[in-house]
Amino acid sequence: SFGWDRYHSYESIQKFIDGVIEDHQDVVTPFIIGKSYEGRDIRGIKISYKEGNRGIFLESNIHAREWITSATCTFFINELLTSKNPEIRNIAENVDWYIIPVFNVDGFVYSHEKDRMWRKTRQPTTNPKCPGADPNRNFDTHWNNDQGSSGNPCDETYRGSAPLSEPECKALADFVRSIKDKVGVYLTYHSYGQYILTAYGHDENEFPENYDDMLAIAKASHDAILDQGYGTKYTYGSAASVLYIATGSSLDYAYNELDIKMGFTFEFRDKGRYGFVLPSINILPNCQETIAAMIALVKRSKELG
Ligand code: 0X9
Ligand code: ZN
Repeated sequence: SFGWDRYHSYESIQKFIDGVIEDHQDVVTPFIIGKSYEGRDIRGIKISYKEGNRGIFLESNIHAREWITSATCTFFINELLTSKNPEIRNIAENVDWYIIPVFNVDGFVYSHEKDRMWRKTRQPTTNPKCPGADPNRNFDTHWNNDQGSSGNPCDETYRGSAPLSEPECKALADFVRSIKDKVGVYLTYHSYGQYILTAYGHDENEFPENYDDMLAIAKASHDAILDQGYGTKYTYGSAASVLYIATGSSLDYAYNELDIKMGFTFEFRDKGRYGFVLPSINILPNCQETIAAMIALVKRSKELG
């Protein structure tokens, strides 16, 4: 059966999603944003307990090898639907959640079956030896910027042949645009490094006008993670100022182009000892920390309006 003691294959996660839809028909609405290059459905679920909630969008596993992100995301879905903890019930029932547990489906399958360290999509490029673009450099914001992405198909941060050249990214952009008026916060799960990042990614000296509010929310999440008692320390701040310059990211796209003026990239455990190949013993602690971070994030963002 599905559990959080190990990492799961693409098929196993699909069955988990099927089960969630089947078991919680009253509150779960499945959606498909489109198809990947290799023809897989990119699936998500909406969790809504009542009318009138504001929405939070969450995308995970945009990078194929970051398995901890979908492991944590599926745990989060399960908690929203089954936990009796009042703080979790509160964020489950008073927010409309739009969640895509595995976004880069082709890359995820490839990282399970062929190359554990695969990051990108799987669409061919001009170089037959180097398929795939970095989906987190392919969005239509500050695209074609050599400081924050690469024009070389063989690089890990290849931005693709054009903005939204990757069918996955085009599907995500169209989907989020279609719900943007209902979405107050955009979240994206990555690993690794233990960061909570805000816009902007394109310039380390430029900050969003509501940066102070986003920092306050990031700090609240950081504090909640620390309170879990595992000694896991996150760093928070704008993506470019605390990590590095990255252009064409989904987070900046949501902020700049879709006008979703609140968003966070979570970079989960660890700090580099195991990196992307995080031992499965970390899954449950990472899940607990993330739940705490989500509770704090919702609470603090409501306080700030
Ligand atoms: O480089 C990335 O895309 C992210 N780091 S990762 O190691 N998971 O690949 C960081 C992206 C941060 N930038 C923005 N969110 N703008
Ligand atoms: Zn990533």
